[in-house]
Amino acid sequence: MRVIATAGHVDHGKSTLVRLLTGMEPDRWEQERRRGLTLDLGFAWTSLPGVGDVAFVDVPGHERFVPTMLAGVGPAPAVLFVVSADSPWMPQAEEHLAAIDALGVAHGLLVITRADLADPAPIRRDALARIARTSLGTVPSVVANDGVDGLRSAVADLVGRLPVPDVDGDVRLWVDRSFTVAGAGTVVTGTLQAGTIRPGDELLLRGTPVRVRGVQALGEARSAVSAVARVGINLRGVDRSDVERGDALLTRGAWWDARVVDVTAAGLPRQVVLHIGAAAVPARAHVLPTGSRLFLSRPLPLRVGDRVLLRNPGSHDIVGATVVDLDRLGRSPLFMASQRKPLGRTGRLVAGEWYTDDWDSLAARARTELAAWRAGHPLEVGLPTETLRQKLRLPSVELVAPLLAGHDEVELPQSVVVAMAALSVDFATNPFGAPDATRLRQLGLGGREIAAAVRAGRLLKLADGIVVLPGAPDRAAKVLSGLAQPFTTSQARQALGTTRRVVLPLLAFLDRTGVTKRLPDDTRQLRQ
Ligand SMILES: Nc1nc2c(ncn2[C@@H]2O[C@H](COP(=O)(O)OP(=O)(O)OP(=O)(O)O)[C@@H](O)[C@H]2O)c(=O)[nH]1
Ligand SMILES: [Mg+2]
Repeated sequence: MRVIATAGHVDHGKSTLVRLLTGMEPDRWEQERRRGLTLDLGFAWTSLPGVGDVAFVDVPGHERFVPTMLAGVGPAPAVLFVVSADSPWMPQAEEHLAAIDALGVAHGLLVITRADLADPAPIRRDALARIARTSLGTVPSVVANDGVDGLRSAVADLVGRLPVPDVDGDVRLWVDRSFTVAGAGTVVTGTLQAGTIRPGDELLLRGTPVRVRGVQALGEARSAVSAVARVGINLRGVDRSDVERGDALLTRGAWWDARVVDVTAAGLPRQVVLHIGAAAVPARAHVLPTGSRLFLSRPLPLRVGDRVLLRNPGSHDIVGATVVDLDRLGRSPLFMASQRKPLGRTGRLVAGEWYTDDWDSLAARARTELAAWRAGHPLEVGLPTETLRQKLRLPSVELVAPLLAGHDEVELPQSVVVAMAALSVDFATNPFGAPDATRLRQLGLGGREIAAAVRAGRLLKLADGIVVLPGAPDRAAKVLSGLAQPFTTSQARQALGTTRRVVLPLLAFLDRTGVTKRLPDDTRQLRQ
């Protein structure tokens, strides 16, 4: 699927164009239809020969709704720029074009509407010249009144020119709508710019892990939706009031919130609104020698290189900027090997696939959180690893134990520490290959030693004599989500590359913790 947004002055025929292309009604509200005015984002889709599904985000043209327009165009990779033949170049045409340029949108098509009312040639010339001076560059143009076939083939050509989406990328889905569906709970929608979302995935929303219960695209339930796409995500355990336009659903461990952001734009007014995706956040701007430093009124998941739009709500001035640096909050002290090159970061491997360049401050936070937790739960024993993972917003539970190593009440004997180091090498090659009795004996791990390691949160005991790393069930769930549902024990065993001895207690553990559901025929499925 591809996603294209509309743009252009109020009443120039954007919604009429979307209706013509798709046969669907983009003005969803009764009030919009009564007033003949788009008030909020509209969504419609069609299938085009040779290019497949194309979804349209129809934006309002009225000057009062420019922030809504930005939420629609923000995550879209392409625009249909609409101008009416019976009107000169208008203020919101100018403002929308400035926004498109600021966001760096590189693909577009000029559509002339209402050509039955006036000669389309003058406005076509004027609009093409103005568009050519923006990030859109030289664009093709089409007259809507020349017929829907020409229109559809021009849109198909535009789609054909769009870059290949990064379907393996990190998810940062900017929520542009949220609502409640009877019997299903909260659903959020947005334009997925990169990555893939599947039912069962765990994503982060406002710093809290949330489970994806179902995924919809173009009105149908899907087992996976990859970028670029319009998606509807049904979230488990999320109240309608917990999410709103501008929130983001994030791949865990891949994004960190920033509150202080350095951008390339210079000469900003003191108060601006920063727009990215469907988010709009007021910010104070301070002058820097080479740009500006923005203090956001609420944190946003940003990365160096992000393109942002800065708007002065008073004057309607719009500029684009690139994020060049983020505060420490925005820079995760943890990163994966794949991020070392693009970000030029160096650090040491601490657990699993995770590297760090500031272990000490993380460890200090971990100790503070643990002390606070213990104070509130005097009677509980053992490490609340998952609780701590959430409090510290760690991407993986396997980081908790190393962070607290040496500071927990359970001091591990040196021999066990050495054995654990050897085991972590074993697990690196096969995370689901629990060491057998011979290997445990070889490492000097008897019942007492294993119990100590389990108490310290360094090992997870699945059954007698069967231990894995605490992060193994999480990883297993991820692998199993890639299988056709439901799956058999043997399919799970093969996918996990392990033996029956391990897969049986592992699946039982996943059943117990509510990750999988065992069906009467002994197959299982991930719970949604
Ligand atoms: N004669 C004629 N009228 C048109 C044409 N296209 C749209 N209109 C009319 O122009 C008016 C505005 O059309 P819309 O599609 O609602 O315009 P819009 O750009 O979506 O407006 P906003 O969303 O409010 O910015 C409606 O009355 C349409 O029927 C056309 O090609 N010819
Ligand atoms: Mg409209």
